[in-house]
This record gives sequence, structure tokens and C-alpha cells, in this order.
Amino acid sequence: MEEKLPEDLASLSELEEKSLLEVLTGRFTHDLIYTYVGDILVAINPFKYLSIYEKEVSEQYKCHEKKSLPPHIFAVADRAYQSMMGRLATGPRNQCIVISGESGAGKTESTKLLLKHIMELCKANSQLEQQILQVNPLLEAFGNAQTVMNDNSSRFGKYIQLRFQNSSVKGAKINEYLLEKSRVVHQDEGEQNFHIFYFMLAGISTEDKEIYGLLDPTHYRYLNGRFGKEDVVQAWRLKFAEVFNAMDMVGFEEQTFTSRSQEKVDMMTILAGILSLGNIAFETTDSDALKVSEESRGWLKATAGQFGVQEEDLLKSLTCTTSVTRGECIQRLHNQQQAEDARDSIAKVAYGRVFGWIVSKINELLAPKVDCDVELSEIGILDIFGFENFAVNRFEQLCINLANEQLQYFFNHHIFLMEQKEYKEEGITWETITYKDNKPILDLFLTKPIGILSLLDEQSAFPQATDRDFVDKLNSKFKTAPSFEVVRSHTPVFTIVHYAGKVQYNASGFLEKNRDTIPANIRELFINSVTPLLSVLFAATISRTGTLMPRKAKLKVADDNFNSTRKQSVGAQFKHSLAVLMEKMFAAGPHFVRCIKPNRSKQPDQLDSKLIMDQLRYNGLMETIRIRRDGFSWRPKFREFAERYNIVLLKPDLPLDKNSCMSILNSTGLSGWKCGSSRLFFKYWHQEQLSRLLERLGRAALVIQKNYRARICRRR
Ligand code: AD9
Ligand code: MG
Repeated sequence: MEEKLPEDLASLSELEEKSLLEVLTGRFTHDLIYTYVGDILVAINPFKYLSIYEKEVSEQYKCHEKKSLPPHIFAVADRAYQSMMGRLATGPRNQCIVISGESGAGKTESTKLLLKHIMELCKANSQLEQQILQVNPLLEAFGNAQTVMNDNSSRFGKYIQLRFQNSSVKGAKINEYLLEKSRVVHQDEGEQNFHIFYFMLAGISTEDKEIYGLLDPTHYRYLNGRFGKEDVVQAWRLKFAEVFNAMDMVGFEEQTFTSRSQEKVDMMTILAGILSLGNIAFETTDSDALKVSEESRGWLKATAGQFGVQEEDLLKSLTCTTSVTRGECIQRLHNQQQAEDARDSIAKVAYGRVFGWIVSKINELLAPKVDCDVELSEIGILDIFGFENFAVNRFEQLCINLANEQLQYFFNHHIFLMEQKEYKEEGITWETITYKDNKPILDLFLTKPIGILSLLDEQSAFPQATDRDFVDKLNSKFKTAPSFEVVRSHTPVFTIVHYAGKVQYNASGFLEKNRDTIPANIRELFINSVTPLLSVLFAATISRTGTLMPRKAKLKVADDNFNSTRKQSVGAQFKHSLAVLMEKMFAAGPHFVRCIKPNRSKQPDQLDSKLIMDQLRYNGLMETIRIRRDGFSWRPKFREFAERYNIVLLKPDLPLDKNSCMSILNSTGLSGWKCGSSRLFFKYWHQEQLSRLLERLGRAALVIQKNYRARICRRR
């Protein structure tokens, strides 16, 4: 089996797609879900429980030699941890693990396994370890939802940074990206709202339901009037208890004598308020004025109560916009559509704030408690949505695909450019190796002054500009750019040729989403809420580091969705977060995990070959395998090589230098290798040839080694 199912795809002599697939399929049918491509770990989602994460297994992957154990996610954690500790080859102390793959491929599960193993490695048998492990269930309850692709799909991206002093963990920090807030108000067929709503409605006691003003789940429009069957509801009930437990463990406000903590009560009340808000409907009167429909009166009252605001004030912020122009207060009445949009944007912003609060609270509680002059090292884990190409692609897909383009660039840089750099340093000629550089696509998005994002900002700054104007501008500026395609259509669409394929974007709503403003009267409404948490959430801003800051200390440019004249657009914020992330990652030692989804139906033991090949291709793995194979995959230092192969010359006490290496190699008759200034460069097949040679010499070598050791001992 070993012979047929190699653990490293880069070591295959046949590079045909067929043979790659054969290996992966063969391994998968034996439940070997992990395979290497050089240093990269490929993980195929098994969609079933495997007993490979038990304690005995994790014990083995502690400070192990990479080649000595089968490929495993724990091996990646171990390598990152050992590198951070400076125990492996030299390189930066800070490490980052980049996990990629499409929705449902297993990124979040991999993140959790990495976290778990790193906690084991640093023997952090402390309260802090438990706190760190509880972060995920908490984030998942508020940031994950059931989608057609994945029953537990992360609707936000995250970078978890674990901070260490020497070998022990001292704290953690989370950066979150692009929470899909639109899910609060709308879900496509077969999808659900964020988990927390279901957990809450299933888990809450009848008494608490009354306190929070919650009714039967099927009443709520934001949940599409649907709930779960009894067994599902039972599971949600348990999850609800788990979330509250996680909040306690992480250290959210202690329970008070009333046995309820104020912050948690507020949080639940806000969530209940969001559900009630969704049920408010509007109708026009005979006089063309807008009013809340008769059946909605009760919902309006309930929402106002839950949000802790006056009913009239809430109504006003739904039915009209107030703006101040040259000191004069101007009110503009909404039509029905505008009132519905205002309602939905209040729900989205309130939910976004609750999520932001959870993250900032975690960051506050898990911040390292060490003197500021203590230098901490870091392992970061990036779990971010994969490349998306749907029937209709919107602003969210544009941002997600830009992030993936940036990650692909990082990957290319590491794999290819670093490889090239090393050849150069060692004086080896870089031969025929080429790769697809996606820098031009990144430039198309990010270049100043006229990248796509800056053009979008420019248009967003004009109140009268339309999405069509934006696309017209794109068409005129980029019509000759190789990664851009003009689309002739009545709808405002354009195409980008991404590294992973062409994506057509529909720009309807781009300007609005990029501005993401909330009307001043809505902010005022919430600041004046008698619900303390709500008031704080709108009176404070969430800083780029993810902590809540009082409004006074607010940065010049707001970071979240404030309606401020100096507010940064969503595109600009995202561009900034990406730049910060990249800066961190480029300065760290990278590790890559490529997750692969075996089939679309989430079934165990089923493998769709075409689906696998597509993912290998746009994950950059095919290209990597080729480069690894075309290049010199094994590069031992002179000393390492001479030590291991001096046996070939039957001279174990040979000096461990370049000359000895040359003598050894000349005597083997191998060809095609190269000699650098400090190390040798071999193709993958050289290693096999040398091990066969060693095997042949095995007996003789053993005898010689024995005699040599005896001689040394006698000398001592
Ligand atoms: V998304 O982009 O957030 O929609 P992910 O994060 O890539 O997606 P996730 O980790 O959530 O996917 O995995 C999807 C499901 O696959 C999980 O809920 C598990 O049921 C299943 N899974 C993933 N990895 C493993 C594994 N190593 N062992 C067993 C797994 N099941
Ligand atoms: Mg996920």
C-alpha cells in the first residue's frame, strides 16, 4: 500500500492528472484524508468521524520529524509551534497558517484542530487554554449559518492570533472580516439565519421568553416563518446552553445576584428586538402618507420596548430621513420601499454591532496580561471564505474574491519567488520554471489612484451617482486591461478574469453597500436607548484592532458603519484590513493547508473526480506540484549530506564539507544535481536513487559503522 499511496504528491514520477487522482482516491478510500505536496498539507473532508484526532495520535505529533509520521493537520500545528520556538531551521519566529478551500471543504474544522493541538503542545493546561478553545463555539453561534453548501457555514472571515511568551500561550486576538449582515434580513431557499436566533428560541425558558418578548418562532419573517423538527430543536437547545457556557468561560460579565448578567440580558433583548423589527410592515394611506400596517402595530410596540427606545422615535426613523444641511434640519418622508430598507438596515447594523461586540469582548478578555516590554511571538491562523462564483455575484463576492486573489499572491510569492531567491543566493541558475503571476489582477483592484476600489469610492462620494455610472467609468478606464472585460448589457455588469476563472459581477447596489451609511437619526435613536449595551454599541466605535473604543477616542476615520462624513467606505476598510493582514503574513513563516471538498452532497466515502481536479487547479496545487517537480525539491546542506552518505565511499570519518560531497556524488554516477554555495540541489528522484544505493550498501555500511564507532570509543 505504501508503494502505491505515496504521502507526498510532489514525489510522484507521473504528474498526469490521472495519477494524482489515483493517489488521492486511493488514500481517501483508506480514510487517509491528509496528503502533502511538499510542505503544503492537502486535506480532503471525510464528512464522517475519524479516530485520528484522539489523544494518542496528538501525543505522537509532538516535536516529531516530518517524514517519520503520516501527513496530518497536527503535523502542521507542530511545525508551526516548533518554528515559533526556534527549534527548526532559521526563519522568522512569528508563524501564520493559511487555510483555504471552498465552502464546506473543512477550513473551520481544520482551524479548530490546529488550535486544539497547539494548546496541547504548549501544555497550556490552564484557564486560558479553556478560554481560547471556547472562542470558536461562541463565534460560530453568532457568525455561522446553515447554507446550501454547508450546514455550519462561516459567514465571516477570521484571523486568530495566538500570542506566546517563550513556550506558553499568553493570550489571543481575533480579527474578523466581512460578516454577511444581509443574512439577518434575507436568506435564500434552503438557507437559514445566523445560528444564534434558532439556539435562543429553542433554548430559552418559557419564563425568559416572556421577559424578552419572544413569541413562537414561526411568527418571525426574518426566519421565514420556519423552525426545526423536534430532534433539531433539541440539538439547538443544547447549543444554546453551550453558547452561554462559552460566554461564561471566556469571561463575559459575571452573573449577578439576579442570576442574570446585564450584558447577556441586553444582548438577548437586542436579538429579540431584531426579530420583532422584521415583522413591521408598512402601507400607504389614501392621502399617500406612509403608516405602519394595522397588524404591525404590536410589533412596533414590541420592538421599541426591546430596543429600549420611544415608539414614536422608532417610527420616525423608519418613515423618514432627517438630515442637517447648513444648520437646518430637513426631513424627507420615505416611500414604502425606503421604509422597508430602513427597517432592514437597522436590523443589519444592530446585528453587526452585537457581533462586533462579541469579538471585541473576546479580544479584551484574552489580551495577554504581560508587561508591555515583554516580546511575544505569534501563531496566526487564517480561516477565510474561498473563491466564489455564483449565478449572480455582488459586492460581497467582489471583496471575497479580492481577498483570495491577495492570498494567492502570497502563496505564489512564497512558493515561487522564495524558491527563485534561494537559487539565486546559492548561485544556481533558475531554469525554465514559470508561474502565473496574479499581480496585475491585484493592481487592477488596488492601485492608486485608479484601481477598481478607488473608482468605487470616487463614485460613492457623489450622492447622485448610480451603479451604472460606476460600471461606465470602469469600462472606460479598464477596457484594455487584460484582467477586465467589458460586458454589453442593460444591467450594470462587468467581468474580472480572476486567477481561478472569470467572474461576472452585477454592480447593482455596489455604491450603497460601499457607503454602508446609517442615517444619523438611527444612530441617535440607539445612543439614547435605555438598554445599556445598545447605547454603548452605538456610542462607541470598534477599532481596527477589534476593541470597543469610547466615541471620544474615535480615530479620525471611523472603522465600522458609522454615518460620519469622514467615514471610510467598506471597500477602503477592507483594503486596509487586507494590507495589515498581508504585512503580518509576509513577516511570518507561512504554512499552508488546502482543504478539498470530495463531493457536493456532503456524503462520506464519495469522491467526485472532476470536483477534486477543479479544486486542485484553482487552489494553485497543480501549479505547485509542477514547480516542485521541475525544481530541486531536496536541498541538503553539505554537512547533512556528507554525514548521511559518507557510507557510499566506505569512509565514515570523511570531513563534512563540499569536497567530500563531490567525491561521494561522483562515485554514485548520479547526474542532474547542482551544487550551490552552501548546499546541494537535488531533483525528487535523486533521493530515491540514493536511498536504493544505501539499501544496497546497507550490510557493508552497518559493519563499517560498527567498526568506526568501536574505534571512536577506544580513542576516547
Ligand atoms: V465555509 O467556507 O465556512 O462554508 P468550511 O469552514 O470550509 O466551510 P467546515 O470546516 O465548516 O467547512 O466543514 C464542513 C463540515 O464538514 C463540518 O461541519 C463537518 O461536518 C465536516 N468536516 C470537515 N472537516 C472534517 C474532519 N476533519 N472530520 C470530520 C469534517 N468531519
Ligand atoms: Mg468555515
